[in-house]
Parts: sequence; structure tokens; C-alpha cells
Amino acid sequence: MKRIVILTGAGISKESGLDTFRDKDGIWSKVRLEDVATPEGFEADPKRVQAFYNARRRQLQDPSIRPNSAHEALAHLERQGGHEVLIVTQNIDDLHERAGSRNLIHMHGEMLKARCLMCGSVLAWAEDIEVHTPCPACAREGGLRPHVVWFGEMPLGMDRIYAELSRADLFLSIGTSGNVYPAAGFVAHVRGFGRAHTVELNLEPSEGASHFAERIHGPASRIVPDFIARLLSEP
Ligand code: BV8
Repeated sequence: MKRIVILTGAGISKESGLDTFRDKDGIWSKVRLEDVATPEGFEADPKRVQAFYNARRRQLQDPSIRPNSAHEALAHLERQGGHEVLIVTQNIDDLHERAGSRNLIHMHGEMLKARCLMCGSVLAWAEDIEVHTPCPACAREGGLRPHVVWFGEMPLGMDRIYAELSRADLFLSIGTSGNVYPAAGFVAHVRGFGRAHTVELNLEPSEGASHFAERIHGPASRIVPDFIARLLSEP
């Protein structure tokens, strides 16, 4: 039985039809992250930020957007029960859940949840959020925002993540460019304990590729199922 911690990023959802951030046609090539993924951007122009997330929330619920074989392989690994599996995702989509993964931390929040700045409620949310949409819990207006972690904000679940990283026997990093911290620092954190095997599975070498003991490059929908099959065939 191995303790396996799996970090995922936008690359695992690319073949499901969701854009990545830093690829040439990625999200940050179309809109400035400072304008739509920072508290300052939200303060300056909440309407623009709500519109940015409303469009992505609607797209995520389009029937054409479905988990791909990489999400499914990770859910199978967890269900198969031979190993302890935790997915730490930077993604705010729900494709891991829809593939069947349960032991999952959304460290950058979730597109299908809203948070009220007035009463602190975190609510499941599938519709658009407008600037004056009232909070269903406290009925006040003007305080609803996407339950998403912006730059400069504290990622979610950090204590549990670091605890699991310190116990890991195997650390996989799938579909992430290794640009955003603290997620990009997880591999160095794990290696500091001198125990876990570390594997990068990505379309191309990430910023942090040199930190990984093993690097497998190619589309996630192919290399992830192959890797999981190999892992499950080991004694
Ligand atoms: C924090 C919101 C303190 C949700 C995101 C100066 C000032 C202020 C802060 C900083 C600073 N300098 C550094 C920082 C820290 C900052 C940071 O790292 N900035 C970077 C840009 C330098 N980080 C923060 O502010 C974080 N908070 O630090 O708080 C703290 C620190 C430690 C402990 C506690 C507290 C908060 C970061 C979260 C920001 N929110 N998104 C949303 O709108 O989605 S970040 C955004 O980037 C997404 O969450 C995304 O997931 C994340 C990472 O991107 P990737 O997932 O890697 O996507 P990317 O496009 O980059 O790469 C895709 C990869 O997939 C590529 O490598 C590609 O080759 C590959 N790929 C493509 N296709 C495929 C594929 N792979 C396989 N198959 C394919 N088919």
C-alpha cells in the first residue's frame, strides 16, 4: 500500500475542452490575471470579474465538457483501494468529482461555489453571479464572489496538504506548468523528506521538471492511464 499525493493543474482538463492558462492560446493570453484573478481587480471592477467567472461557470456546465481518461484513471486508482490516494487540484472545475474521485482538495477553490463576504457562507452555485445578487443565507447584496482563491490570497487546505506531503511515498504532478506557488513548491517540499518517488506527467517539461526523479511527457489522456496501469500492475 502506498500513500500517493497527486497534484493536478489545468493541463489535465485541457482534453476535456477547458483552456489552460499559460499555453499560447491560454486564458492569460486573453485577459490580464491582475484584472480578473486578484482581490484588487475585484475591488476595482467587480462586474468584469463576475463576467469572467460567469462565462467559465457556464462553459463548465456545457454537456460537451466531460472528464477525460486521465481523470477517470485517477478515480479508478482511488476506488481500486490498494493505495491511499489524495488529489490536490489547482483546478476549479469539477471534473475530478464527476470522474468519481472523492479524496480531493481544491486548493484554489471551486467554480461551482460562491462565498458571501458579508456572512461568510460558502454555497453551491451554478448560476451567474451579478454584482447585486443577494446572498441566500443573509439576504444582503453586493457581497457574493466566486469561491475561488485569487493571487495574493491564502490557498485552501494547506495544513492538510503539507501533512499529506510529509507522509507521501509517491508524489505525482499532472498537467501543471509549475509557475504558481505554493503548489509549484510541493515537489521540493516532498523531496525534503527524502522518501517519496516524484513523477511529473505533463505535455512538456514544466518550470520545475528538474526537481522530479521521473518525467513522462505527452497528453494526459494517454500518459496518465498508462502510468496508473503500470502502477497497479506492480506487486
Ligand atoms: C499565496 C484562480 C500566500 C482560480 C489561480 C508576488 C505578489 C503576490 C503573490 C506572489 C508574488 N510572487 C509569487 C506570488 C505567489 C503567487 C504566485 O505564485 N504567483 C506566480 C504567478 C508567480 N501565488 C499566490 O498568490 C497564491 N497565494 O501565495 O498566498 C501563501 C503562500 C504559501 C502558503 C500560504 C499562503 C495563490 C495562487 C492561486 C491563484 N489562483 N487561479 C482560477 O481562476 O482558475 S492560479 C491559476 O494558475 C489556476 O489556479 C491554475 O490552476 C494555476 C496554475 O496553473 P496551471 O494549472 O499550471 O496551468 P498552466 O496553464 O500554467 O499550465 C498548464 C500545463 O499543462 C502546461 O505545463 C502545459 O504544458 C500542460 N498541458 C497542456 N495540455 C496538456 C498538458 N499536460 C498534459 N496533457 C495535456 N493535454
